[in-house]
Amino acid sequence: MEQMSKNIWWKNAVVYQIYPRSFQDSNGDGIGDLKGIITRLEYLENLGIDAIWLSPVCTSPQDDNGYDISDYQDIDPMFGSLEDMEQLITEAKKRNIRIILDLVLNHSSSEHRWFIEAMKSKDNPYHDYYVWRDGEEGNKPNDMRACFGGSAWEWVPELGQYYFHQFAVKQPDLNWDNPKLRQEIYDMINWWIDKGVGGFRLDVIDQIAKNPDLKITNNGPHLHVYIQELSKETFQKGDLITVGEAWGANPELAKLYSNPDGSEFSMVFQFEHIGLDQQEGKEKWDLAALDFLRLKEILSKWQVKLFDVGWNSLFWNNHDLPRIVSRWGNDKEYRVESAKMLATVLHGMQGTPYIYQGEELGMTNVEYTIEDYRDIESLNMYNERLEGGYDPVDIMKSIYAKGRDNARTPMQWDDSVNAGFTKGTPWIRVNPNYTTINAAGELTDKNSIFHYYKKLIELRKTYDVFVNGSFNLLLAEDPNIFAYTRTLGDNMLLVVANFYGESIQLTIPELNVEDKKLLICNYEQQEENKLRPYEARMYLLSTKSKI
Ligand code: TEU
Ligand code: CA
Repeated sequence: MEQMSKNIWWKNAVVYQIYPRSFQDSNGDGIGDLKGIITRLEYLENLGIDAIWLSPVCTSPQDDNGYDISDYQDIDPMFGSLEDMEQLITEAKKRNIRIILDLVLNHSSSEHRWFIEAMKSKDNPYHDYYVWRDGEEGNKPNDMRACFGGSAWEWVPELGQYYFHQFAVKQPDLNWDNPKLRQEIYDMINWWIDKGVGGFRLDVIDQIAKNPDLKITNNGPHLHVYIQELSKETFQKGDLITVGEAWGANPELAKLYSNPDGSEFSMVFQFEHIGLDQQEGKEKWDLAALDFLRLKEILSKWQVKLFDVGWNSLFWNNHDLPRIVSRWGNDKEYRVESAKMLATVLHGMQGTPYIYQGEELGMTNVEYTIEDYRDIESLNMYNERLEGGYDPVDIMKSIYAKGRDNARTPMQWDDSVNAGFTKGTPWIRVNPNYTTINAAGELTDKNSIFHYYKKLIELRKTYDVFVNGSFNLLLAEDPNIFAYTRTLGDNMLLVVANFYGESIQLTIPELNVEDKKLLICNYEQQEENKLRPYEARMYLLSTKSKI
């Protein structure tokens, strides 16, 4: 196992997520594109990442920003062409960066050729690629709801049937019980593997084996059968990194998903820690303060339970989540300190870290008026709650805190117009703080958040304890401090962090070891037994030295 993990490249890799429409526009249409990404590879090489996960760039009517694919084997003209993709793969490879594609396999766009055929008649060969139930207008098969609001069933009068959609109306669910559909998907994936992609992120993969008659969405009975077949027919042919998005995962399921025998994926994204600032049993929009003790407990549980028997992914952010510095840090007076603290806590753990574009700059949430939002989820929720009698002020508070567009404002490259993202009109407003928070400024400041992330990546590549050390949570009941150790042989990594904005005393025996080496800290000077607001440190010590 130890031997094996040393040979698996993605175990000491750091992945950078790009949301292509918001990263870099190259032709002035206000939308980021593949050519734009190519011009920024140097920046990413400098940061030190090993792979780029690209949110979907395949042909799509963009009802859900590309998570509604109408052709899995072509690039949307808005992002460029297949040649641009091939060039991106080649140029990235020159810098030892692999390209991870985002596969949306639970549903397609309603504009996909398969669905257009499926709509023609019940006996069309593609009809069974989707999930249908007979019925009458107004009498839905059941009361299941779609993720983006409304019923999960859409009536098609011409067929006298409903189709099932877990997300938007224009995202009909694919029927994984159909072996012909599965084979088409495998052929498509192998075609991309032949093009030289380095891996795949699999959108809502735990929802593919749904059974609407039993109201089962995720973790359906055939889920792992289908995933194992998928993996065998495709991923296992190459040296790929694969990560499944699994909101319904627990550590037991994650052991299957990330089984070291390689039968499923490399790892999954689990979201247990992500729901800790919402009211229990309600929606993400129903805000609550972060339960910090639970956060430590949950992250620690995942570290311990997957040790040696699976593999974790580590993330605070993605294109669906608010900016972590605004969420659990302080994006005002301690923006720099708290962004670095959050990075320290995450990057000291075991697993593959994911950095979401702009996180390495400490980019923040935004507060716009409703006209400036673009996300289908936020807009549908806004209308639904308005009709439901909610106070618009409260609705906006929820969007400010949790809306997906927080992550989707353009990347802040410099302090020129539109943050250097586009010469045209950006598809979504730029965060007005780009004049002070931007890559150009951070590159020239050696104490910037960017340089701190760069250092964390270097450390992971220098000390094996980051990759292979076992995890032990310290001070589990402390309401302010996040502290833990990682141990490998004689080496111990000690991480201590003040999660809040007041200075605090810290007394743990590990801190009194004399010959400990400070690897990184977000303050220039330290007082041994005191942590200042959001202060975080990483030490390397020997388990042999006496306290
Ligand atoms: O997200 C999965 C998902 O369940 C989201 O709806 C999630 O619950 C929500 O964004 C949290 O606010 C994936 C993609 O990451 C997302 O961008 C897509 O919209 C969605 O699938 C549908 O493909
Ligand atoms: Ca463009």
